[in-house]
Amino acid sequence: MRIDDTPLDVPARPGPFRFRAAHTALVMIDMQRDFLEPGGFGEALGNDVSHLRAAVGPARALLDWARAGGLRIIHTKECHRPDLSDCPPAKRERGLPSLRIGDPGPMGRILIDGEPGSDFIAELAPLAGETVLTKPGKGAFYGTALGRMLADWGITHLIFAGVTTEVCVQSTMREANDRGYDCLLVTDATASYFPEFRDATIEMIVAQGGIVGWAAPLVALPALPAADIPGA
Ligand code: C5J
Repeated sequence: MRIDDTPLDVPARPGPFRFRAAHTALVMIDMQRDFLEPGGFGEALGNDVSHLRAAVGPARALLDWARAGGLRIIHTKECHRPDLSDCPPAKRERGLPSLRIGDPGPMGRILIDGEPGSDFIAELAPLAGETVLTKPGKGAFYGTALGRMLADWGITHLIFAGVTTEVCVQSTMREANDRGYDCLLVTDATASYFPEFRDATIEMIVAQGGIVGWAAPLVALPALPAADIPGA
């Protein structure tokens, strides 16, 4: 597939975000049933999962935009091995959830890879050829091959969406920023159980001249030249 290499600008905060589609990946963070649907990990922690629904439509539109332009797409999944060998006891024992990681729940074992709850919501299911990255932590670089993958693909810029803004999205953006990637957060394609935390996170990211990265709504993204897909 040939992907356009001309520089494109997004009117963003704190200033224009310049990227080339050929060197940019979309990272869709943790759009899993365990976080977005009743009966999963998010609800077991006492959260009102309905707060996350607002991000689903924009996240789907963002995926469609990235697919049409031929961007690399990575869907992350926070989940653990069935034997919990990659789940630190401190994570499992934290708080007073109604169900802990690994416990049986209405969508299978909570936050366990391969269980229905750990899967993506239907609207945001990955397509063939897109990368699914399972991760044991909040940041997507910790304990995964993400850094190696991005280096192999020649990626320099990352566009972020998903849930939750102040936990896994922000953790991954900070990890990426420290590794030298230019990062853009699509503000309406991310959500938190605490809407004020989403808003505060966006401010933290763009403050001090973009200390963590850039932020812009979906509507600010430029039309991408269609990727040249052989045989399409
Ligand atoms: C949380 C996440 N909130 N994906 N995970 O525990 O943000």
